[in-house]
Amino acid sequence: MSYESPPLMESLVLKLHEIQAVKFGNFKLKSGIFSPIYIDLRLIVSYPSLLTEIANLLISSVSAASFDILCGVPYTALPIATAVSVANNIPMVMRRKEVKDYGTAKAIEGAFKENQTCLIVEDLVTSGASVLETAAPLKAVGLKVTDAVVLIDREQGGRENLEENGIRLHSMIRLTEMVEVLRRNGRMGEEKVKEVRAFLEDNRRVSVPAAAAVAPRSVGRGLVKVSYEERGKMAKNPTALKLFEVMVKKESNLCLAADVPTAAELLALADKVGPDICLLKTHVDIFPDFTSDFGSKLRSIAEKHNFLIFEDRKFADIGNTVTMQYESGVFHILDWADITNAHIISGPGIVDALKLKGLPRGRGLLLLAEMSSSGNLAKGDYTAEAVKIAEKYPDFVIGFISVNSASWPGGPGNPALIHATPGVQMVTGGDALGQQYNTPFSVINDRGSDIIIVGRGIIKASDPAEAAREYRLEGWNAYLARCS
Ligand code: 5BU
Repeated sequence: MSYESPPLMESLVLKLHEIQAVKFGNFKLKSGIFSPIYIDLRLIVSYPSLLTEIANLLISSVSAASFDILCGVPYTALPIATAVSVANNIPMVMRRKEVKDYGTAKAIEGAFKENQTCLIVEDLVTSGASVLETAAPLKAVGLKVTDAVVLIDREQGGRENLEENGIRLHSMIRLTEMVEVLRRNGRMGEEKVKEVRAFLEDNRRVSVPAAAAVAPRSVGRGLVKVSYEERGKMAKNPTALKLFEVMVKKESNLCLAADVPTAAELLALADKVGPDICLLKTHVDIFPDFTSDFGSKLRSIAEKHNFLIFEDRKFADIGNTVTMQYESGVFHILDWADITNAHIISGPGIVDALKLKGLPRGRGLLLLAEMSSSGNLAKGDYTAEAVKIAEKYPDFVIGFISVNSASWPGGPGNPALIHATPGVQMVTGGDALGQQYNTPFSVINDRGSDIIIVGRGIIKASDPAEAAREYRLEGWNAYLARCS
């Protein structure tokens, strides 16, 4: 930790006050607490000389030898990081807050090499949540994050929270010092000073919202901590056992949603990302070039790379109909898909029917307990019913499509059952048609799932194999954190 000489710091604080970046009132912070003081550093983009001064001060606090590149926390710290980068000729990368589903779909933009060290630049730290949110995708692309520089430390636990996640915080100005400077220079009355000091005293440790944390500290209540290996031994279905075994062997809880336009592209993609996935999910009815040898071709790629195949068919009809849809038609799903899934809208007869065909072949079924799309109706009693039905068919139902199983009554429940979650990208957000995304860490470590299902986050990336590797590492690290 290092602090700049008091006169420089004092003049900076006064300048911030002059441009009205320091506000008094009752403000809700990102962490949810209300504060009598708010510092709005977004204003500094309109004062270039002040921005330069801040950038110089920040960089003077860390040794240039300890990092290779910079990354500002979006959005306020982006101009600060840019100013540091330009003035000192240090390369920068940018983290996207929302990953687009077109273009390169990257969470981190810019040129960098694996194992380079990235210094995070931030304007203000309260709990440290924003720094952790930026550190996660940086780490996921193979960068090291050990230090963060911040202009203002609100002294509300950010330093400690970051330290627990392996990040050293270098702050220029502490909020108590700032208040003291403003008081000394007659910019704050005694009453206000008392109020702010009392507030800081009462809020010394603001916790990080669970989704932002990157360490086991965030492990919640409804989480299964038993290892995949142990859970495989509890499974009563051969496909479930195999899936757990593949996950352990490949250190992967990544399922690729291979929604590419043609069967030919799917087979090529499967071969590329095969080493990093435990499961490949298909929507076979989207392929204009489907041929009857598709299944055997995909199965031989699956054998080569040791992954399982999941046809996301979402059966929903009465039992008699689904037996035919599963076994025959054009697609013969039963012949090549290790796993398929079903809605429970038509009642448990659908499970009896699929089991009739699937169990003799050793296949497994996932029930749709929840969905990822906004406004979907799979919740509450419906979800509870899916759990009850699953428990009645332990030899065939291997688990659920779920989104929030850690918050179900009783949590994810029986550890033999697998939870797989769609709607996953490196940053939260959604698409224009209702899809909603959570991060791999949040899905595994907050929401209690076992498998991340990633589609466009991988297939739209400029290098899908590299993106798959990044998602695999993110998902696996989240699992390790959950179990520890
Ligand atoms: P995406 O590109 O990562 O958004 O793809 C998600 C995939 O998961 C896609 O194949 C969907 O059909 C599938 N999916 C989903 O997004 N949400 C759900 O609730 C279920 C499946 Br069930």
